[in-house]
Amino acid sequence: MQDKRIRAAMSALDQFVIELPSWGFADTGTRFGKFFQDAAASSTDEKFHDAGVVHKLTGVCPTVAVHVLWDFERGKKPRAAGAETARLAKTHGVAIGSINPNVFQDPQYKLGSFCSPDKSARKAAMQHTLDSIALGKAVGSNLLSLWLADGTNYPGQDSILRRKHELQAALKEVHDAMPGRMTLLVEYKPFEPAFYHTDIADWGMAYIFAKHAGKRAKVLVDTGHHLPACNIEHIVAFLLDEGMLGGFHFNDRKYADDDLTLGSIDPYAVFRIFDQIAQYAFDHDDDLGGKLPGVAYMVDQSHNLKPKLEAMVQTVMTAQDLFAKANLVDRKALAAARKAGDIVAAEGVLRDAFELDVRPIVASWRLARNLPADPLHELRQSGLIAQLGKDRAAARKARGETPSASYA
Ligand code: PSV
Ligand code: MN
Repeated sequence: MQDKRIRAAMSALDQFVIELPSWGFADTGTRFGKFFQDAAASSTDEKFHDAGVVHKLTGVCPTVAVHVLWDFERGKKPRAAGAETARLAKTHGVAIGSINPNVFQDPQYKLGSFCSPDKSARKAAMQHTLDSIALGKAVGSNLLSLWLADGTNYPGQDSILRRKHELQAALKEVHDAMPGRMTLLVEYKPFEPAFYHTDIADWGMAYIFAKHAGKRAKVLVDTGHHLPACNIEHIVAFLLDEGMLGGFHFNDRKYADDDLTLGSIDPYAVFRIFDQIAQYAFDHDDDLGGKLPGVAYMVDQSHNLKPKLEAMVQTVMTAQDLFAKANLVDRKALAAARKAGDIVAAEGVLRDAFELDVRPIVASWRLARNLPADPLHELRQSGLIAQLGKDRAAARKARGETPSASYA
């Protein structure tokens, strides 16, 4: 392969960072039960510790996404709560990234948050989100990432358009309350927990809500939040072209929002997403000055069985591999095949890049930065997970906590 293309892929890797979700290190389960891991994190301090380990091993995860109700002390003023959480993050060599308000788990949100027919629930959602902005300011975050569970479960339950209008006005208020450097990311999801209609069900609705909110609102694409067979890379290309792609929540799925590790089911789909971004950068090289478009890459995985730390390193490495492959596509050959209407050759160019073994390229990129060539191997050899399991299980026992699986 030409050195020039390898150098371009290396420079793309230089620009690739991916944010880790604090919640991805904690025990989770399904509604049928939880299978606890001794080494899973059970405090914000432990979540940051684990994120710090992933960053140390991979060098590409300097920030952690936080969920306001799960990672900040409740009842404290934003400045104090923010300072405490930011201090914890720093202790472990990471910083706070996106702020995720939580307007879905409290009982008052039974009928929704910003869309609820209950005015006091709408008011509470707004207050919580404004407090989240204050937290974001306190910790120097540039991203307010909003996912709502709002929707209805039965036809006739509520007025879809009253809800839309209510949400439209609320998102504008949220947008206008943000400091100038902050971006509002609007995440969509077709169903769950709402099973009849969801107020922000797809990218088109997220786009329209973002447009109504203001200039600093963009769409967040969670790869798990699509109906089966949806062409996600098409959505990505559209949003990029419209300047409306704010970021990603990466995970994989087979059926619905399964939150599995990235690329575990369909790595080619992730490659095709990165390919659209690399193509966009190639086409806009003059405007972007050789840089990739500024899109926030974030992991949002929350699976049940793989060891949390290994799963996170595996996802980050898979993301880097697929990103490198997409940046190795021979764009000139692709353009020539397209021009000639040679479909087989055009597809072949993509397949050639996808099938390349990029592991030596990414390993040499790591070695040049004093990182382990194979972070997952390094982690597995280190015995760290077994040690954390012992220490954390003992600490839980000392605190009198005895986790037991609960079944619905
Ligand atoms: C909802 O399914 C979601 O994707 C949102 O991003 C939440 O913030 C996250 O998962 C954690 O529950
Ligand atoms: Mn998400």
